[in-house]
Amino acid sequence: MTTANREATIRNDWTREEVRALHDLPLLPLVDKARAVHLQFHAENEVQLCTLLSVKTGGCPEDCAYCPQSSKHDTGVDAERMLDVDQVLASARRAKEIGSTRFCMGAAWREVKDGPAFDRVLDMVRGVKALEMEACVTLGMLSEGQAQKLKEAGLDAYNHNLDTGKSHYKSIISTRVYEDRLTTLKNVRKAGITVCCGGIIGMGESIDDRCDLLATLANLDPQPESVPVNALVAVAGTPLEHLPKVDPFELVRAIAVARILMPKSKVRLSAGREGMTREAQMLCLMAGANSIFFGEKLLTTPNPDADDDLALLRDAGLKPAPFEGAPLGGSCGAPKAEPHAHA
Ligand code: SAM
Ligand code: DTB
Ligand code: SF4
Repeated sequence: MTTANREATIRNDWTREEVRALHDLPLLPLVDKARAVHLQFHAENEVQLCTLLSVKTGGCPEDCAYCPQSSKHDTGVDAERMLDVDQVLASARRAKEIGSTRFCMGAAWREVKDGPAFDRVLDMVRGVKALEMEACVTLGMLSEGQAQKLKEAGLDAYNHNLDTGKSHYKSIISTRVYEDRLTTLKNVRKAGITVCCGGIIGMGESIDDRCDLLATLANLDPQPESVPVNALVAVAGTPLEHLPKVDPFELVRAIAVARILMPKSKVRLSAGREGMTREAQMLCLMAGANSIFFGEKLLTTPNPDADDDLALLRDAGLKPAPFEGAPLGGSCGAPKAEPHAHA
């Protein structure tokens, strides 16, 4: 296949019906298709390790039904002071030492407000870049000017999830609308920061809602460089606390479809690995996921032990992906523009 043909495989006009037809394939042919796309565009045995840190926890005014950090839910996650830059950089250094190449900092904000707290985030970004790691933040809604400031600080990626399909969105969040999310994503793009945008499965959505989400993500032009696929972590005290655990096969299907629709993107097997079997996680990696969150904690909830994850990768003959960015000062974070060399 020529490079031109491979480019042609990136489509931004997916319909829900087309996505649904892929989603409903028998599982193994679906995984085969996804694996074939994966091998064209990505190293077959590499998994990027990313570490998360909540730099400002709890007390968020939004009412996202899944989120332990919303002030509207009584989850035992209290509002805390923002971390100091030094504390954050100590965590980033530890993350790098254990093999992470990307450090993602989260704040429980509805939106970014200009001022000392945002200035501190800019310092955190500069500090993480000085460690030669990819820097990602997730801070809620953002203006074009604020995105520009993050870009100037060296930010590689901004995480802002669409979370679910448009029509299911209002059952999950009432304090903002889908369009608000899309506007922030546009502001991030305009500033030249790569987009990390995905969602959550297992929030009571229908399969069509899930397919709507996947189609919306794939139809963003350009497609997000990074697509986190989270399985709901049902936290006590949230309105979704009693929802059943996501069936791993459903997670595999969502990941496989994401891989087929968004061939060049990093697909991240994100929240929800705690308690999942090694075999289920391996199926997710086989279906096209090529990144995991690494380290004992996500933002506020537990993640598998780092040692267990390293053992999983080792036993499967997989290895942590090397840092892809240019040395200090260069831009990094975006997946390689060209398909992988062995394609
Ligand atoms: N406040 C910012 C925002 O909403 O964009 C950033 C932080 S927020 C915690 C980042 C993402 O984490 C959410 O968009 C959601 O997709 C994911 N998330 C939060 N709670 C989760 C849960 N219980 N299970 C799975 N994913 C979750
Ligand atoms: C994403 O999609 N998942 C991560 C990251 N982006 C910021 C967050 C998962 C949070 C899970 C719940 C918690 O630990 O608070
Ligand atoms: Fe949680 Fe972010 Fe929603 Fe706030 S905006 S409740 S931190 S997901």
